[in-house]
This record gives sequence, structure tokens and C-alpha cells, in this order.
Amino acid sequence: PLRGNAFYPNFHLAPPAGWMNDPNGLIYHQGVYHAFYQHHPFSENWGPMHWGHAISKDMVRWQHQPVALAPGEEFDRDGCFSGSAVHDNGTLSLIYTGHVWLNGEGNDSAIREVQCLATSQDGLHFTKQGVVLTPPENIMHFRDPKVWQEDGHWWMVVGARDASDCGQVLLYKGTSLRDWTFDRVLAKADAASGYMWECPDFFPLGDENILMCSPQGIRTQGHDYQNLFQSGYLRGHWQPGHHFEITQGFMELDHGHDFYAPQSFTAADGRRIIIAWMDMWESVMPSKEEGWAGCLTLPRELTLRDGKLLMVPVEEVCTLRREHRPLTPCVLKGHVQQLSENAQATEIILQWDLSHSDAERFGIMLGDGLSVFVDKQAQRLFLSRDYSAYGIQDSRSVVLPEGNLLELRVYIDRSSVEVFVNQGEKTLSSRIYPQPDKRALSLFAEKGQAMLSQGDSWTLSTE
Ligand code: DQQ
Repeated sequence: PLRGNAFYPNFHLAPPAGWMNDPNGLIYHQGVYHAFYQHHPFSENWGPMHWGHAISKDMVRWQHQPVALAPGEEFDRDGCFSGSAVHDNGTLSLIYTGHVWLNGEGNDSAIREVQCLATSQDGLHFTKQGVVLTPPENIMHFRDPKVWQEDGHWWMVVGARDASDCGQVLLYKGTSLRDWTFDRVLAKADAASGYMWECPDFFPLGDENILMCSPQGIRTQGHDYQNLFQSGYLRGHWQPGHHFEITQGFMELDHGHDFYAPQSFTAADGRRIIIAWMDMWESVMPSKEEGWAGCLTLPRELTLRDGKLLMVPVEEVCTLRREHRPLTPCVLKGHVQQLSENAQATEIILQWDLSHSDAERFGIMLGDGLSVFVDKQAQRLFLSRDYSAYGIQDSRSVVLPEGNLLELRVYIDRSSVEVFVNQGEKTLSSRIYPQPDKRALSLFAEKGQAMLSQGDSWTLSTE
């Protein structure tokens, strides 16, 4: 019923009603993709966390399922917080954080967090199995277990906040999903990179290991970090039983406004996929007027090529393409060229020749509220939003990649925009809130010329 609303997405997973945040328990199990997510079914605001559930054959078209976990036991009384899913001898098993407020709701200084197990035989109904791991001494914030199997053991990373208010990722080793031993502190924040590292994920990619995490309380001053909460990653090498040798410290993962708590999983054919919550704590969420809030990003394939971490939409997303409109190569000079009167669900790929473009600013606009443009002098790509009716006026930007050709692949789905730069070298993901009559999509160039050397666009399925 929410589908008729102005902001409700066509092809991104959003809650059937109410609130959604982090993706949880992403897994390919017995021929089906499962996405669980942090969910408050009773209102459009965050509240006692449930696990919502949806399934898909292709990671693109999702079918809602009944709520998988609801808070209520003594150990998860105030919320079934984030976690992950694994197959344990054919049983779909969820490992999640049981959250309890000890001193009143929202009071972060007195909480109890433990890791819990729930299992299912049919992939639909889950039975809670109780607490499997309690926090070490002096650690109170202890959540978001990500579990995997390697080298004949179970492994778990958990996000934590140490006694001096620095984020940490703790590593545990298990002989079963119920029996865990502390292995080591896998990585720690420095003073600028957050007081709590939420939603860690640790996995091999190429011949490296990637540690993703979502720090709270990033200090942006003196850094290029653009959000207070900011998902990022560290790179390095790891083998079971050894330290994580970090070769590159914390880096932002996506450069838009709304990208948090990503989780990875492996697709049927082994591709490493990540999906994030496409919203952000403390942001204005105008979709609440429609009775819902929060959606997930497109699934993105992660690879390492020539030392670069790349993130592109999974190829299954191309099955959404409907009407194809190739764009004629052209030189734009101080004017606006309309591509579509009403872009609701659109993919557009643009290739700009930077060596023949001297305009101060050029790129695309959606209505008068969104622009994605190159700022020649700053040598940056901007994503800028202006929705004064909602008090939103801000921009995010990223350094232009090297080279004369700049490819922008852009997805628009009602209230979201995702930009993939040069085959996923950089991405910018943001929520947008245009009025229904202000969705014209155009190319523009200001003060000078811009050369579009190639372009394609598609309307995307809204079924
Ligand atoms: N969201 C969950 C927590 C996690 C946070 C609660 C990150 O488990 O740490 O909804 O957005």
C-alpha cells in the first residue's frame, strides 16, 4: 500500500510500513537470498528493534515476509539489535544482539548487550535459543556480531567501545555457535575515528582482508570525513590465529549523505556483495509523512582491481532496464538540456571528456533540488541537495579521479540517488525529496562548455 506514495522506492528494499535501519543477516540460503533488517513495525520512528525479513531470487525484487525476531525475552527485552546469519549444518541461524536499557530508554550510559542465537528449519519461523556470548569486563557497548566459518572454526567480530571511549572490533573463535572464546582485539580506533565501532564485518577480498565498520562520533575537523557517523573500511592481511596486519587505516566507503551499517555476504556464485542502510542517524526523514522511513542501497559487488577497492551495482540490477534512450554526444554550452520530464526510476550513464570541458560547473540536475556536478576549480565531484521545505540544504563531494574521462553511472529511484564514479572507484549515495511535479532530469553546463562524449539512459521497472 505504500507504493503509491511520492517517496516510496520502486526497486530498493524498504519496510512494508514503519521504520527500517541496518541490513542484518544477509545470506544466500537454499536457492534464495534473505535480507533481514532492523525494523520497528509499529511506527515510522526507531523503537524496540525487531528483525524485518524479505526474500529474493535475484537481490533486486524482494518479497516481504513475516517479522523474524521480536524483542521480549529477559535478554533482548528492549531490542533485537543487528547481527548476521549463517548456515549451521543446513539450519539457518541468526546471531544478534540482545539489548536492554538498564536506566531508561535511550540512556546509553547504562545498557546490557549480549550475543544471542535463533534458528529456523523453514527459513521463515525462528526459535530463540538464548544467550551465547556475554561482554568482557569493562565493556558495555558490545553489539552487531558478524559470524563466518573458516579453517574448521567459527569466527565472530563484534563492535565495542572501550573504557576510554574508543571504538574497537573484538574477534572471537567458536567451536560451535554456542561456545565462543575471546581471540584478540582485531583493530582499534584512534582519537578521531569514533567512540564506538558499530556493525563490523571482516572478509577476504582478492589477496587482502577488509574490515568494514561503522563508527559513531567521527571527528570531522582536520579530516576529509564528511559525516559524524561514517561507514568505512581498513585494509590488511590476516590468517586465523594471527594479528590483522593493517596496511591502510580507516577510509570512507561511500561519499554521499546516506550510507551506514553496510553488511557483506557472498552471492550464489561467490561474488562479495554489500548492502547498506541508505539513510543516516540524525538526518531529516521526510518519508515519515508517508508512514515509513529507511531503505537499503542497491546490492553492490565489491572487488579489488589494481590496488583499488571498487563497488558497482550487481549485474542483476540491469534486468530492471526497460526503455533505452541513447544520448547524442554533444557539447553543452551554458545551457540546460532536458533528458526526461519526470524521472521516477532511471539509470543514466554519462561519459564526460574533461580535457574538452572548461565550464565552471557541469553535470545533471533533478528538478531544482538535486545536482550532481563537477566543480572544475575545486577538482571535485559534488552531490548537492536543496529541499528547503524540509530544511535540507547540504552537499557532499569527492576528489575527481585522475584521467580525462569521467564516467558517472546514476540511479534514481523516487527518494534516492546513487552515483558510481569510474566503474565504482568512488560512490555517493543520498536520499532526495523532490516534489512530484519537480522531477525533470537535465544536463547542464555553467560558464563555459562541457563535452559529453557518450551517454545512455534507461527507464527502470516500477513493477
Ligand atoms: N543500529 C542497531 C545497532 C547498531 C546500530 C540498532 C547501527 O545494533 O549498532 O538498531 O545503526
